[in-house]
Amino acid sequence: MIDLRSDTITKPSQLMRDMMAQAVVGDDVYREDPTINELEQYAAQMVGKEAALFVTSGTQGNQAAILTHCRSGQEAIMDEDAHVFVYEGAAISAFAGVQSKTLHHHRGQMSLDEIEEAIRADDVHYPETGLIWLENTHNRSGGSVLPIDHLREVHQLAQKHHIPVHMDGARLFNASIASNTSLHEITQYTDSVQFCLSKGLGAPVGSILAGDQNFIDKARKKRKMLGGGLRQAGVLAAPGLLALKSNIQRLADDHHHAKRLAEAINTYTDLSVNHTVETNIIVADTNHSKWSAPQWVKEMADRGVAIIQYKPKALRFTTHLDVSSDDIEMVIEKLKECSRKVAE
Ligand code: TLP
Repeated sequence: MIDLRSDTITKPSQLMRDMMAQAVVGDDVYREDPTINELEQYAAQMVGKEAALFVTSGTQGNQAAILTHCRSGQEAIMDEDAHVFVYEGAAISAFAGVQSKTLHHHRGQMSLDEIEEAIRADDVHYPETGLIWLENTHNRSGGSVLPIDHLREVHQLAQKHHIPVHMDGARLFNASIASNTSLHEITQYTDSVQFCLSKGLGAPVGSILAGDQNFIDKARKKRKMLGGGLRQAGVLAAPGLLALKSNIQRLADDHHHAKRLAEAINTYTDLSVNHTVETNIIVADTNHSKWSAPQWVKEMADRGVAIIQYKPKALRFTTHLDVSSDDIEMVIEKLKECSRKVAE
C-alpha cells in the first residue's frame, strides 16, 4: 500500500529505533530525563524561544497553549478552517472554557481588518479576546504557507491590543523550507509555537510547544493537567531529536513530489487541484468528476493507494518521508488507470 492519507503515518526508521533503545532516561515529571531535557533545549534554540516543552501530540501542545494564554470565559480569534476548531473535538471550549471566534480566510490568512473588528471592546457584555491563532502551514487550504509580511502585520496588530499570538506550526518546517525563510524569522512573530515531530519529520510520537520561560513553566503544569506528565519518556524524545537533526532539509523532496502529483492529477483525471501546491498536501476536488469522493477513495484503495476524503467533495493526498519518487510514479499510473475506468 502506498499510503498518502497523512504525513502522520510514517514509521520510525531502524536508526530511530536504535536511538530509542539506547536513550538515557529518567523521570521527566522530576525533570530528570536527560534526553527530554536535551530535546527541549535543542528545540527551543531552533525556533528562537527561551524554553520548550515536549508534549505527546500536536493537539496536546495546542491545548496546553490555550490553557496557558487564556482564562475561562475568554475568546480566541482563529480562521474557520483551523485544525484547533475543526479537528480537536471542541477541546478549546470543553477544557479551557474558551469560545472560538472564527473568521473567513484565504489560504489560512485572515484579513487584518476583520481581525481588528473581531477584537472585543471593553464592555460588560463581551468576552475578552485572549488569543489570536495562526496555522502554518494551513492544513485545510492544502498546506499553504503564511507569508512573512502577513505574520508581521498580525503580530503588530496583536501587540497593539496586548493580545498574544499562538502559531499551530504542526508543519512549521514545511513552511520554512517551502518559503526559504528561517525558523527564527517566522517564529519571531509568535508568542508561542507548537510544532510536530511526528508528521513530515518521521518521529513516531510527539510535538514541541515553545515560548518564553514563564509561558513554558505555566504550560508544564497545564500539560500535567492534560495527563501529559510523562516519566521515562526519553525513549520517545530520542527519535524526535534525530528527526530534528536529520529530516528537515529533505522535506523539499516531499514538496517536489506533491507538485509532480498535482500536475498529474490535473492532466490525467477529472479531479481538480485548484490551489497552488506549496508544500506536501494536495486537496483535489471532485466537483467535475464522474466519481464521488468515496468512490475515488475506494478505487484507489483497490489499486493499492490510500488517500482520504477530506471534505464532502474533496480528497487529500499527502506526501511524506515514506513515499519515494517511484511511489509517486506508481500513484500516477493508478490515477491513469482510474481515469480510463471513469471514461468507460
Ligand atoms: N492533523 C491530522 C488530522 O488531525 C487532520 C492530519 O492528518 O493532518 N495541527 C495541525 C495543523 C494538524 O494538521 C494536526 C494533525 C494537529 C494540529 C494535531 O496533531 P496530533 O495529531 O499530533 O494531535
